[in-house]
Formats: sequence, C-alpha cells, structure tokens
Amino acid sequence: MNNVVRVERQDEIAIVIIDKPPVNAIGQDVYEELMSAFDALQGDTSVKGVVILAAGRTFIAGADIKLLELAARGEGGRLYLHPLLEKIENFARPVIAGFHGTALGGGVELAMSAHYRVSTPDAQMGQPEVNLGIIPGAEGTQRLPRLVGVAAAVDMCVSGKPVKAPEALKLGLIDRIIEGDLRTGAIAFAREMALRPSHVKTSERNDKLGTPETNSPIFVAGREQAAKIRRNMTAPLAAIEAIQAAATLPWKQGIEKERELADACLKSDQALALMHAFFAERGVAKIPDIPKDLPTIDIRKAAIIGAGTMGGGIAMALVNAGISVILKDNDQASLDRGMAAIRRNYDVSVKRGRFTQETVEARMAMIHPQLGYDGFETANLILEAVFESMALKKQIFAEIDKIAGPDCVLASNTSTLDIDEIASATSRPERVIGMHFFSPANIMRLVEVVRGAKTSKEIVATTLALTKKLGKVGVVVGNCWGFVGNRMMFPYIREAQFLVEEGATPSMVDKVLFDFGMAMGIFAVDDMGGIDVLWRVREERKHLEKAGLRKPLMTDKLYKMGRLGQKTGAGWYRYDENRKSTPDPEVEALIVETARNADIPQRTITPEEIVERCFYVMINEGARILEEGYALRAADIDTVYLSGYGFPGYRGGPMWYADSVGLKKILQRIQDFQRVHGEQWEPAPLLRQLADQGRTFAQWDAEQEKRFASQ
Ligand code: 3H9
Repeated sequence: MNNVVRVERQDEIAIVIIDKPPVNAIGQDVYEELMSAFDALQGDTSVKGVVILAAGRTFIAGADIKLLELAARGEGGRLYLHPLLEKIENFARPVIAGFHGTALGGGVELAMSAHYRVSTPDAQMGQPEVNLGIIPGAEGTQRLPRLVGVAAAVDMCVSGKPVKAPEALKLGLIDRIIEGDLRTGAIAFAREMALRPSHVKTSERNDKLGTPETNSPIFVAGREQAAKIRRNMTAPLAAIEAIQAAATLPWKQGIEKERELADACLKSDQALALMHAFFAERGVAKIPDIPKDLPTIDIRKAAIIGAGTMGGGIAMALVNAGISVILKDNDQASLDRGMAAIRRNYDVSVKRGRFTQETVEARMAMIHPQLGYDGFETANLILEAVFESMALKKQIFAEIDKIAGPDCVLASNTSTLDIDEIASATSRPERVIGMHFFSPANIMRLVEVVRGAKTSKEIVATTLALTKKLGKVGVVVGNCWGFVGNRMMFPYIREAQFLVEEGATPSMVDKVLFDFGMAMGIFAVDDMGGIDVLWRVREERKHLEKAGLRKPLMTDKLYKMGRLGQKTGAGWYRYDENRKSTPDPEVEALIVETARNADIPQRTITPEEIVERCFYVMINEGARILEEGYALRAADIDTVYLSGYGFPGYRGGPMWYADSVGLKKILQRIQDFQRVHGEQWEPAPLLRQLADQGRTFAQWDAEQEKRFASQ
C-alpha cells in the first residue's frame, strides 16, 4: 500500500508525488515507495517522461533528521539513498524534479540524480547539512560541483545557505523557472525533453569540475571561510574534502570517499549536539497546557515606548515582518536619535546588499515617531522598552492600561525584572507578558517570552506566533530574576571576574572562552553591552545581596572611572576608532592592585579551570532553574543559550554540554570548588540527584515530556 508516494498520469507523462507532511522528509517509507514507483515505471513503455513533485508546502526538505539522529547515536537509522539515485539517473526516459518551497539536503541530492530540474520562481534550494554537523552524504558533494562548479558547491556546502531560484538557474542547478502552475509547467517541460534523443547523467558531467590549478585557491578560500563562519567544526572541512574528491577522482571513488567522510561526521559528537539543537529549537514552541490550534491575535500594528537601542531594534524587527510601528519617546531629541540610529542600521544593510534602498524607504515609512499616545488605542501590541527601572515601568504600564484597546497585548522588554509586579500596575494582568529581546534586536534570534502568574494562554500563544512571524525563536520562561538567560549569565560573569582577581587577565579568560567556541569572550560582551548596564542591574539588587559573600570588585571601579566599554572607548579593553580591542595594561594593573588590597592571593590559572568555573557554575544555575520550573526542559535552556548568547551549536547548549562531560564529573568539580570558594558553589539538588543516579539532563527531559503527555 502506498502511503507517502503516489503516481499519477497525464497522458504519456508520469507524475511521482511525495506526500509526507509537514516537509516531505525522506525516511525509509519514502525511500522504499520511490524505489517501487520507479521499478514499476521502468517497465511501462507508455511512459515517456517522469516528473517528481512534492505535495504540501515544500519539496523534500531533506532526509529525516530523526533517522539520522538514531544513526548518530549508533542506534540504526542509517539511510543509504544510493540505489534509488542510481535507479533515477539510469531511468531510460527523462526524469524531471520540480521544486517549490525549500528543497534541501537529501531532497536536492535526489533531484540532482534526475536529468533536469525546474522550479517555481520563489523556491529555494540548498545543502544545509553542515548545520547538523554532517555533509551531503547522498552523492551531493559529487553531483553539486558537477552542476554548479566547484566554487559555488564549496560555498553552498560550507555556508549551508540556500540559493533562490534565479540564482540557481544562473548556477546551473536548475534548468528552468516555471511561471504559473508548477505541475503544468513541469509536465510541459518533460514533454519537451522527451523529444530529445538522450539525456546527460549528472554523474557523467565533468565540464565544471575545473583543474587542480583553478581549484586550489577555491579550496584554500573555502577552508578560510569555514574557519571564520564554522569555527572548530569538522563537517565543513569534510565537505570540502569530499568536493575535492569529486574534482580529482573518478565518480565511483569519489562516492566512496564521500561515504567515508559522511559516516565519520555522522558518528561525531558535533553531529549529535547539532541535531539535538535542531529539535530543541523546534520543541520550545510546544507548551504542554497550550493547544497548538489555540486562536491567536493577529498583530498588525504595534506601539513601542522607548526609542533607545532596544526600542529601535525591535521596531526594525517588527516592520521587517510587515507590522507597522508607532515609536514613542518622551522628548524630541531622544526620538530623533532613535530614528537616526534606525536609519544608520538600514543604511548598513543597503551597503551589504541585504535590502534595496526602496525596501528601506518603505520600512522607514512604516515607523511613526511621536511624543504622545495618539494611535495607541488601535495597536494590537504595546511594547515597553525603557531602561531597567521597576518604578518607571510600573508608571508606564498604568498609563497604557488606560489607553490600550481590549484585545491588545501589553509587553515589557525587561531583561530581569518581575513581570507580575509590572502587571500589577494594570487592571488586566492576564494580557501582560515579557518579551525579552536581545541586542541588536533586529538581528538576534532569541526572545525570552516571560509568562507571568496571570498571563493568559491566548497571550502566550499570540506572543509565540509573533516571534515566529519575526523569524525569531521564542522560548517561554518563568518569571524569576533574570529569567533563564541572564540568571545563568550572572554567575558566569561573576566567576570570570573572580578568575581575573585571582591571577588571570580579561584577554586570557576571553581567549579560552572563544576557543571553547563562544561567539565572544565574556569581558568583550560586557564591554559591548556597556559596563553601566551590569552596574545598574547590580545596584537594583544590592539590597538582596547576602552579607559576607564574595562579590566581584571591578565593575564598580570601571564604572566610576567612566570606563563603560566600547561606547567610551575603554572598559575591560581599550578600543580604537574602529572599535578594535586591545588588552589594556592599565586595567590589568588595576586588577592586580585591587586583588592585593582585598588580600586575594595570586596564582596561575589554567585554561581548564577557566572552562570549568565559567561553565559549570552556569550549568549549576541551569539545573536550579529547571527544578524550580522556570524552564520547561533542559533543551529550552540550550535553545536560549544557542540563539541568544553565542554558545557554540556543536556543543549543543550548556545542558547538553554538561551531559557530554558527564554529570558525575561536573558535580565532583562543583563540590571541589565549593570547598575552596564557599556557598556560591552549592550544588543544585537536581544536578546532585541526576549525577548520583547516573542520569542526564536529556533523560530528565524525556521523562518530563512523558509527564506533560499524561497531564
Ligand atoms: C540530509 O538531508 C542528509 C542527506 O544529505 C543525506 C541522507 C542520506 N527531518 O522548521 P519547522 C520537522 S540532512 C525530520 O518548524 P518551517 C520539524 O522538526 C537534512 N523532520 O518549519 C518540525 O516538526 P514538529 C537536511 C523535519 O516552515 C516540522 O518539520 N535538511 C525535517 O519553519 C516543521 O519544521 C535540513 O536540514 C527533516 N529534514 O521550516 C532541513 N525538517 O512540527 C531542516 C523539518 O514536530 N528543516 N522537520 O516540530 C528546515 O530547515 C525547516 O524545517 C524548513 C521548514 C525550512 C524545511
């Protein structure tokens, strides 16, 4: 019985349709049914051509990643498409693949074994395997360079970025763009091709493979690109090696090389971590008590209070998604500054070719700067983005409560403050929610969606739908101080500061963190965000600090010296006019002097200690957040860190990383640090429990999902 592949006929053309929602991923079922479909068609001489299409929203989006994940874990699941690809390529009559939506990974590989490819004008196609720590392992590294040339193949496999149909046509990945109905156009194309006496197999095309001389600089540049955009990752380098094999070896040997490299990547920890990250990101939208089909409010018009860096960035994110924005501030000068910053950011995008000038003008026209509340009454979303002061935020929420329409979502962009207390300033706490964007808000993908005690399900679902519309990842978190991201960030930055007080330097710590894979070292991050920001957050909480506990000493000092980071040209580092940083001997001397005055003994700090103290303290806090219920799953915490804090994807996020190190070892080191550094290293009960039982956070998540399902 055919469940996922069906064959239809239009006169002498057969149409093979893959129909496996949501994205037609190739699993064993699709593979087997395609095999039998092509077997049957081979014997049917009335068929003069075959068109492969997919039903629903997209052409095949790749091999089924769930299967690949099993294979990566060594639990079966390995999918070899080679016999199917051979069958298609050797088919006696022309086979044409028709793309729509996003044709990705194994989907493109399957299509490349066909004799021709056509596409809708707006489809995209690519080899994103590198995002999963693997390479195109179904002959993609061998066929892609044969169709598009070595340089484009290297770029597509290293960047993982899809190309749009017009570009694909130029490159030779597709043969025609079909305007109008894809099926009709693809059938007409098949009829045309059926008249040709023969059809070139991609595997036999060698005209675009270049020579060792022309290819050598391409591979060098590819490796440089990989080192830059895929730092520390093995898959992009393996993909280049496989493409190199395509360019130098006969077809069969090239395939063998690809298989060897693909298998090695699939068995790597990096692949496992990245596949975890893939499913973790998709899992965050699943909130146990909120049905998927719960009706949401369509956000078409938003009003933002505060035209500073955050407000401006959020305004850009909203208009980029087609939502018009009122941008309010208290005085004309702030408003002008905010609008000028937005204009500058858009100008950079135009220079980089991301947007055309017309697009930018249209987006600027969608932002309405103003001083008053005019028009707020018809907004579907009012979002406050002023600085972190509870008193100010409550005053603003009390004001907007009087103006907002009954269906409006009232959101705060607070990064640390109590959303319930903010909501208490309104008569409708059920409509209040936190939307914690990350700077620059038009670029960074993470939004922490802070669910207050009274926030309604409709408002949570609406906010999640909105983050998706903005192209962002919304992670629902509970209302604790700092939520998930910053609550874990503070112990991390605290330990980093303690380490420099004990003998490391900021650049030494940052280098270790960067080499670990973080997008930036923590001191560089602090300088970028502004040392005043951290200082202000600490001031707000000073009354809660426990007497006698060790506190970092340098933030206050740098703040008082006016060394606020990049914006003042000096913070932990010194900055030139291009914002390039250099270590500053003045700061290093000040740290030594501060430590001496505080009687902190100086010693040699190893890179290992830097990694352990910075990340284990973060993991310990993550375990606390989890057991207190402020994150639903360890995977949600991972997604926060992967999409908002520059944690390397190939380590899967802090909690996945903890599992990979082993919770027993982590607990033991935390206990060691507790003996030396005291109660700030008290192990989280959940961490202790899992370590004692030999379990992992991933297992805890699996049990958690079962609990959700039974509720
Ligand atoms: C590959 O092909 C290896 C080959 O080289 C070698 C093979 C031998 N598999 O993202 P969404 C699920 S590697 C399984 O929310 P969107 C996803 O989990 C693969 N499941 O939708 C989610 O499930 P749920 C190379 C998949 O519209 C649902 O589909 N391909 C797969 O925002 C909807 O996903 C890729 O890396 C899959 N391949 O974006 C492409 N893809 O509803 C990965 C999706 O239960 N996929 N799902 O949470 C994507 O980039 C996006 O999903 C796509 C749609 C752009 C397609």
